[in-house]
Amino acid sequence: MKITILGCGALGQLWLAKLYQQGHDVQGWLRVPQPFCAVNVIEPDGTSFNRNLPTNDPEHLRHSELLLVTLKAWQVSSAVTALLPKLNPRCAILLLHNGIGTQEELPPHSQPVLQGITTHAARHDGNTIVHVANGTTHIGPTTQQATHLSHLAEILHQALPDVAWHNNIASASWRKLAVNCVINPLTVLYDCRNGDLQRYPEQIELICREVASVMEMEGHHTSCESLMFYVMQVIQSTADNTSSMLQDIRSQRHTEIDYITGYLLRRGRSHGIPLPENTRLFEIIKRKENSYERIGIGLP
Ligand code: KPL
Repeated sequence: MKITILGCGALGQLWLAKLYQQGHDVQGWLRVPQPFCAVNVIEPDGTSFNRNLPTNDPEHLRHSELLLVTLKAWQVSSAVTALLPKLNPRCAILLLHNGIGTQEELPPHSQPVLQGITTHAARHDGNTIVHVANGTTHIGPTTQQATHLSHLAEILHQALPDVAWHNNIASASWRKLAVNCVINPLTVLYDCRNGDLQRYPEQIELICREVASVMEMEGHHTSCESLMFYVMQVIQSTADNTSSMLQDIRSQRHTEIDYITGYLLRRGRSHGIPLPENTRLFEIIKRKENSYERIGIGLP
């Protein structure tokens, strides 16, 4: 299968390596074109993949059947919008990022779009990508044109298991949003690893209660207790992680808060639901971001 991967960060390079090894015709797409993408991945079992893979070939893009987007949420709309006129009308777009709301920012188009959520953990170590932990990727359609694309889950599963297909990906995305609304801002607030958040059950409950109230209004049946149970499981299973938001803040980069807590607040506002705890956390993260972006560092 011809596949273009937009965004060659840790997750993008992991997918490039895995899909290439499975025999797919892959290329990376970089904002600043380079002759090739040097992909160097170390697997959890210590084996490694090291190869230069092609990038930014417009002919390849025109024939790609899948555009896998592994950018940060705030980078998605401008990057995908620029590629839309160059895509084959049947090329599926799979968005794989934290948070929700990027799709609403795209101009009108008729590409099939899918949303994905992954628990694979990969990080940069110099020029190497360390695939820290295996996980599961959940994908599903967010447009009518994508409802018949369940075979994509099998193709991706062969390359980087596990991949599961969900006809209703929105519910899974909201559950993941709850996880990110808790872990990401709180790890910044307390400047701690994910596992240390087990010390703040009352605050986690406050956040989950607010998320559950918005989810109910959005038609996703849930409860504060079930969200909290799920969030606590993720806190334990990722105990040693430094959350992506804490990494962004420490490196003075733009965060994904607008698509995590920010998205929750926008949906809450449209239903007239006050969300005081999430509003407070949103403002704290924004203040931190503004403190370095105001002086011109880390601006997207
Ligand atoms: O998605 C994550 C992130 O860091 O962005 C979690 C699940 C919180 C793991 O660290």
